[in-house]
Amino acid sequence: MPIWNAEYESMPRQDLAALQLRRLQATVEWVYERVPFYRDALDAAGVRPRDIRSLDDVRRLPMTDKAALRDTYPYGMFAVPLEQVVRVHSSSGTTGKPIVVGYTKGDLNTWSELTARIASAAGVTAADRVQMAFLYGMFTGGWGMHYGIERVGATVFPAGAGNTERQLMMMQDFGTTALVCTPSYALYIAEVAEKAGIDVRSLPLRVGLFGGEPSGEGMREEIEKRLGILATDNYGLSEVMGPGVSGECEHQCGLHMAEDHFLFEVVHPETGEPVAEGEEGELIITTLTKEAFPVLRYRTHDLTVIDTSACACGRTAARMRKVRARTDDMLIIRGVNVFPSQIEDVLFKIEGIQPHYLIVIDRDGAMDDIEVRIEVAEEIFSDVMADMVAFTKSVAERIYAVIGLHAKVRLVEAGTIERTAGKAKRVVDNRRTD
Ligand code: DLL
Repeated sequence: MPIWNAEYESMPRQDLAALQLRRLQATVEWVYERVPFYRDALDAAGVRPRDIRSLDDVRRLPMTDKAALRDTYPYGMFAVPLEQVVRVHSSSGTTGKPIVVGYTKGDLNTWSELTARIASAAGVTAADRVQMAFLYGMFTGGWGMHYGIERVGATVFPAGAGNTERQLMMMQDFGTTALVCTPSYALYIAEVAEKAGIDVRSLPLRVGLFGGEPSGEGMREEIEKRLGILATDNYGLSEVMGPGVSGECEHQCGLHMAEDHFLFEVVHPETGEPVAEGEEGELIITTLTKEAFPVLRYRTHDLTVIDTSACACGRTAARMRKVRARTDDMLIIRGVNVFPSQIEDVLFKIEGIQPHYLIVIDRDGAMDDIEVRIEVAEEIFSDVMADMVAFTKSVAERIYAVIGLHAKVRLVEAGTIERTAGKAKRVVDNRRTD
């Protein structure tokens, strides 16, 4: 399959490192001159832009956390005057003020280039008809992907998220060949189609570009089976740009990272020290070409592993493993660390369970209780009570085998767990006071 920008995506890794160093030096200088927050942080760390002589020197730079971006709300981290900012987006925070990010014309150009790469890596070409079912608005997903797909030359249908019946109508009437949305919304579209008696597998739809939230291999298989498509994953975050940071090629073996525009590190989440090659840790990103909103060593809180081995597609850009968990979505239940993705992986392997679940944590006195609510297919609901009890028990045992905790398993009727057109909510933690 053709590579959108082979010059950069397949650059010899040595040349890439030289390019990264030049760009890193320019970025450090850029923020030192223009953003008081970074100047102060660099002064406090005793580092001057000229001290950056090798890529390893990135470790001398202070890390940036979400708190810094909040404290400087709304424009304090901008490195250019607002006159030069042509677009503003904000992140989807659940509490408090959002993180506000800005783009110059040059940044928008880079962004389109990087989302064009994502689309192209998934196999989208000018011949495709692409249905955008991401939210348009302050969320970076909609507009970010939109311009990249236009740049590839495909025909875009900017449907936006939601109104699933209309999505299906468009899919049938317009001959949509590619779908862009969150993986959970893709599954919901499949479900609504099945209920309406529409066989999406017989439609021209052939590929999906999914991102914005974690999804495991079980979820991918389910989407591929039910929609009859190739499902690709792509990753990004507002603070460094939005979608376009990394994305899978047709081989689905990790997400190729835009290393010519970002410098990636993987560190131990507690010590901040680099992990050994091939080990999991927190992804830290430094932007290398951003003008309006550059970030130095941004702590993403996303856990992944970087793989620099060659990929069959010919891209030399390293790949990051699918992000399944964030350091801050780890639940501590009765002292045991649990990631929601561990439970999801168990559920997706069990026949008869629908891919919709909710984990509810409560505190009963001093004890934490974990309940996993799962939807089950009609045929599982049996007249014989004993069968149901045995089924529930077997699910609880399989969860226990993975997380080492006894979870209460509650079977709920199909369709009762909330569906969203955006990012799915998988956990309700009633112990939290915020
Ligand atoms: O979700 C940007 C985006 C939009 C990426 C559309 C891809 C497609 P935020 O709203 O700032 O930005 O959320 C960023 O979402 O730190 C991850 O925790 C999570 N995330 C995003 N994409 C993936 C993915 C957009 N493919 C946060 N897999 C990130 C797992 C993801 N997690």
